[in-house]
This record gives sequence, C-alpha cells and structure tokens, in this order.
Amino acid sequence: MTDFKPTILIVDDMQVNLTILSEILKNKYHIKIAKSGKKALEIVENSNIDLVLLDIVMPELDGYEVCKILKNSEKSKDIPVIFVTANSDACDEEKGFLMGAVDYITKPFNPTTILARVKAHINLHLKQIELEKYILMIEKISITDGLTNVYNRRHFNDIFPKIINSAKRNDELICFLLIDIDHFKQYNDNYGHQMGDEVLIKFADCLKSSLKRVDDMCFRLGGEEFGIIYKSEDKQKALEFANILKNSIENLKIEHKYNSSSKYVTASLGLICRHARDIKNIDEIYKQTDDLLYEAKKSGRNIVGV
Ligand code: GH3
Ligand code: MG
Ligand code: MG
Ligand code: MG
Repeated sequence: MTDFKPTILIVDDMQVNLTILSEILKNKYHIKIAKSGKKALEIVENSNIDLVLLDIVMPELDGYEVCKILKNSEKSKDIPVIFVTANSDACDEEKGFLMGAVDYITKPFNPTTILARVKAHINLHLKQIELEKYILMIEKISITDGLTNVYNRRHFNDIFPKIINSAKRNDELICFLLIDIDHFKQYNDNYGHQMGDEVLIKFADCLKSSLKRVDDMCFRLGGEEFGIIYKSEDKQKALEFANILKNSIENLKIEHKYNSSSKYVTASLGLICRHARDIKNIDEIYKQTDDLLYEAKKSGRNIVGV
C-alpha cells in the first residue's frame, strides 16, 4: 500500500482562518493555501488538488465566482468544493449547492465536523475516480479482441456504419480490406493450436504496425480473418498498400511447410474501394469484399483480390 495523502486547497482571505483550518487538517492531508480567489484558481490549474475548502466573502472574486469557474473547467470540474463560511443564511447555502459545491459548513465550526466531512467527501471523490478508470478499462476491453489486441467484431459492427455515414456526408471514398490467413487449419494441425495463436498475434501486430494514421482501423472479424478500414482518396494507393501488407506478412517469415503458395505464412486479401454514397450497408460491402477474397483464394492464395 502506498501512503497516498490527498491534497486540500484552503481558500480564505483571512490568515487566521487559513491557520485554523490548516492546523485541523495538516496531519491527514497535504495542505495548500490561497488568500484570494485568483490565487486559488492559479493553484488548481498548476497542481493536483483533491478537495477545495472555499470561503465565500472575499474581495474581488468571491467564493461563488471561484466555484463557478472551477465547475466550468475540464481540469477542475470534478474536484469537490466545500464552502466554509460565516454566512449561515439558508439562501446562501442553497446558492452554494447550486454552484456545484458538495457541502456547506458554517463558522464557527467544530474541528471534528470539519475532519469528518472532508474525509467523507475525499473518499467519495477517490471512489469516483477509481470508478471512472474502471469504466474506461471496461469500455476498452469491450471493443478489443482478447488474443490479438486489435478491435473486435462488435466494434466493427458498431463503428463501420458510422464511418460510412460520415463518409457519405463528406462525399468520400471508403476502402475496406479483408485479410485471411492461408491454410491456417493446416498450420494448426501441424504446429499445434498454441503456435497458431502466436501466429495470430504476430499477424495482427504486423497489420497494426502497417497502419500509420489514426483513421485507419484494424479488426479481428473471425478466427483468422481480419478487416482494415483504410482511408484513401485513391484506389490505386489503397491497392499499393494492400500489396505492401501482403508482402510484409510473408516477410514475417513464419515457417509454414504446408502452405501451397510459399514456405511461410501468407494471407489472401480482398480489397474494395467505393464511394460511400454507393454503399447500402455494411453487409453489402462485406459481401462484395468477401467475394474478392474468395477469388484470391481460388486463384492460388497470397494474392490481393480486387
Ligand atoms: P484458407 O486458405 O482457405 O483460408 O484455409 P484455412 O485453413 O485458413 O481456412 P479454414 O476456414 O478451413 O480454417 C480456419 C482455421 O483457423 C481453423 C481454425 O482452427 C483456425 N482458428 C480459428 N480461430 C483460431 C484461434 O483463435 N487460434 C488458432 N490457433 N486457430 C484458430
Ligand atoms: Mg472571507
Ligand atoms: Mg484461412
Ligand atoms: Mg477464414
């Protein structure tokens, strides 16, 4: 366990209040202090703050203004803010919560209350951060193929129609490649399933590393079948890319004695380039590409079918 100490920013225009609050909290938390709203914003911008204790009545920027600015900034919108103030009016309290504060403590306060409430909000905040990280991780897992680490079929089904629709709006060309390992059953039968898995990993790495632009995407669509959505305004360039890819696969030089077209692992490809406006749906473009892949297989494998 690391002994992580959260950092609290105390904001108050009166030194005496800063001193009292610091004394109460300093054993359990790192403390930063600001004597004005402006200084508080500077500190939040330049450091990692886990909670803000915020006075309301301050010259220039008051606490409400500071809170509003914090809640409108991407960096600080999730930092819990607790108002600590002499304003005990219910309307002030309501306004504090409306500004996005998580709590409102009136002066004079009891040190135990301060400690308990700060602790509760810090814990909630840290749990929230953990939850967000966890959600991001789950989202990534849900779109990734577990063996090869490229996108999975679920993501393909979800994203390809969106890419086609966006290309329709921009009147663009869509290039799609299907890539299928040649005689992979033979490979498994002769070298074993585990070696086969290793081929799939190397194969996918080769496809991924051939894609240099963020818009190009690689998917594992079935056992030993992969798909690439390739951005190109030019069919000839896409074909050049497909041939380079085909050669890079063979150049991995993964021994495959039972492959009919080479002594190494190879793949056959189907490539289609269509104006997005001419594409009805993903089933149609998939079928057309699959037919070209089938032609490549029939014509001897280790070939790009166009
Ligand atoms: P072709 O050249 O016509 O594509 O022949 P092929 O043998 O590659 O095609 P086929 O569809 O007959 O066989 C595909 C093989 O892929 C069968 C299956 O055992 C293997 N396979 C599918 N998924 C995996 C996997 O996750 N790991 C391993 N090791 N093999 C897999
Ligand atoms: Mg004040
Ligand atoms: Mg195959
Ligand atoms: Mg196949």
